[in-house]
Amino acid sequence: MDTMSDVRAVTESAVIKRAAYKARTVDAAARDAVISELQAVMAQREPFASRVDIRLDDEQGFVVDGPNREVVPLGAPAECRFHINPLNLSHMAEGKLDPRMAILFSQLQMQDGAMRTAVAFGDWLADRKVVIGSLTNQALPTPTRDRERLRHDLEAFGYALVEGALTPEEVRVLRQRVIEQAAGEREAGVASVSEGAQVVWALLNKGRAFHDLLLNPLIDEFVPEVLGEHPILTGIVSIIATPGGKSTTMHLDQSFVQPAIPQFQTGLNILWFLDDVSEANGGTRIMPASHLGGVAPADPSSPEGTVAAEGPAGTALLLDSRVWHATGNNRTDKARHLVVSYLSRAFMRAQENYFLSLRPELEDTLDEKVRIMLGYRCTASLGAVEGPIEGKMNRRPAEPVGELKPVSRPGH
Ligand SMILES: O=C(O)CCC(=O)C(=O)O
Ligand SMILES: [Fe+2]
Repeated sequence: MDTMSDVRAVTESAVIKRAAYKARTVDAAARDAVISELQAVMAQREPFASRVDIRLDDEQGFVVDGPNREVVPLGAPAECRFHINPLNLSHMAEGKLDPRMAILFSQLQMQDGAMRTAVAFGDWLADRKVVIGSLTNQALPTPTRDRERLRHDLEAFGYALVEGALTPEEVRVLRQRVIEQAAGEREAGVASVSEGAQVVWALLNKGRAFHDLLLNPLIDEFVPEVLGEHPILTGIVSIIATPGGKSTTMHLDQSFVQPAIPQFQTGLNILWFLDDVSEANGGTRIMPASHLGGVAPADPSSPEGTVAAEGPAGTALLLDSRVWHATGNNRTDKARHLVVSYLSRAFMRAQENYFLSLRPELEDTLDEKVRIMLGYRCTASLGAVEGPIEGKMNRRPAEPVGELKPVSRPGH
């Protein structure tokens, strides 16, 4: 959920990022340094198949002519165009920034052409050989109560489906509260709605049932053995795949860990099914075994190479935070409701807990730079208040959104 990474959010954040980078205007010397870095890379590699137009800022840029192994001035024809600052371009070349993550968090901002060309360029630049979405030929996970098989599925494929994780009564209560809250938020004009989904954030403010869900024995059964003791809740939200919705952008729930470290899992996401979930109604698209690091999407905007997680209401999907996935496309006429609880390792927080200890009268006196250090800024989808808007400086809400119900009834 981190990563409520629909394309709309990515585009909005691109505007914010662009403004932020104005402060670091690129001069001709910086541009020439980048060009010589690229020329050195090109001399060592097989030619790159396409031509890409790279803008370091609004004025400085060049075209990488892959087939001819040359960097040429702007104006030459190119198959795709994107913005990236010199630091991020260097990080991409050094393999410290995955091009897919760079797109997700607007470090690489697509302007024109196919996303897959930009991704392929980033992989080529880092000399990274990625297998694009290859499916394993073993039997993929299906819902089961067999603990041994669940552990095997999680290790081998990066996900597992727990049959009967919720009782029918738990499903009923959670589902009703989610539906009511989602309708109440739409009516109050505070809903997070995108093309593919409605997300209800910060569920702990919105019903005791969500608190109680965090006490479900499944969490103690599976989380400490992969993340250690006392994990931190990164978020508990509901994701409603709305009828006719498109799939969201493919992502990892630990996308914010850069350079990517496939050897180290930082989180486990548990997706609780409140409806019967299938491929047709937007079952989570998963790239099996992608947690092992060798498999990744060619184009993060496409679900190619994935399978849909399916199971009856009451199933829980355990999802390793290194697995590529997205919300599926709901082709039915009914919404698909999930509650998603994402836990991270205990150390993924600050040492000093200023959210509790900062003297209230100091809050308004802090310099923006200090605010960023304290976590007021939403960065790489983290630190959000009612939904991540990249680059937003959050304030303490006067009144956080609480339990809501629609006031007007349908038809009235
Ligand atoms: O809506 C879904 O199926 C997936 C949601 C997701 O990506 C997440 O919870 O991290
Ligand atoms: Fe996710």
